[in-house]
Amino acid sequence: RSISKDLQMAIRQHEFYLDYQPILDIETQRCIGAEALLRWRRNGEVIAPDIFIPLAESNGVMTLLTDEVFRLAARDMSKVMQDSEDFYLSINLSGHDLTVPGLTERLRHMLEAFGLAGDRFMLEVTESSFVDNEHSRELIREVRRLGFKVAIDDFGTGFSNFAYLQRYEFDFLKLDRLFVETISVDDVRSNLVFHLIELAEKLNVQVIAEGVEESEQAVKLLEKGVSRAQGWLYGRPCRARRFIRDFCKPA
Ligand code: G
Ligand code: G
Ligand code: MN
Ligand code: NA
Repeated sequence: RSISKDLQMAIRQHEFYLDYQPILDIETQRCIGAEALLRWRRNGEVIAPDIFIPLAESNGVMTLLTDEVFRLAARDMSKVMQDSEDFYLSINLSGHDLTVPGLTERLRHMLEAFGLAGDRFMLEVTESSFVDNEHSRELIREVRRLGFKVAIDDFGTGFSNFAYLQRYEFDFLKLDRLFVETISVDDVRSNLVFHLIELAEKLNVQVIAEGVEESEQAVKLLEKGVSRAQGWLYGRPCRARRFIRDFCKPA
């Protein structure tokens, strides 16, 4: 059987699920959102997205898979989003998702079907998969008009030239873990992180730090004006039920 058929079968048989990793306000330690991370449970083994996303992309199944992500997210998290005033869910889009016509329409339908507002979602686009052209610019404008927040994921690892940032209305930059981990070990390299943070500030884009593992990193980030973070210090990705139990306690 083809990979395409296997993936479609896996979607129908509910072999995909989402893990959720908390995103915190560093200062108050309050959970303000979650990143949804897709997993494929196949014959008892869990397959990571780095393996199956490229397969889905090259076999024409990515659109179906992204629609499944939104279905799973809405199923797991609608109640949390409705019960809270500002909790948001961050969804990863692949570079391929941005090139398929009709993404805005699919997102609009998804919001209607689940009765959720666009501002309850953030869309993450990895810097390396991002194609800087007029189509992308218009797409970002359209989804932001629907209320979605848009983040550049893995910021700092994709391009050597940040000029593209000025041409887009991104809401957030997710500072890649590779930079965050230099903060406590290396003064020279951590200077680079702080320059990236200043750059974001000048461009009027907020920063979310990824891969925060030590409280010392959180303290330094907060000093530099970064107020949102995710990482093992706060919580590892986990299933919805556990996430809601551990991170969505009523205030
Ligand atoms: O959680 P993990 O480290 O395995 O995730 C690896 C990468 O897979 C993440 O950086 C993320 O960009 C990507 N990823 C996770 N879930 C999704 C998803 O639902 N859609 C897409 N396109 N990428 C995802
Ligand atoms: O590509 P993206 O940044 O979306 O993927 C995030 C991935 O990073 C997830 O697969 C998650 O498991 C992993 N991750 C999240 N927090 C930490 C952390 O604090 N340390 C490390 N080493 N990995 C992390
Ligand atoms: Mn991400
Ligand atoms: Na990242």
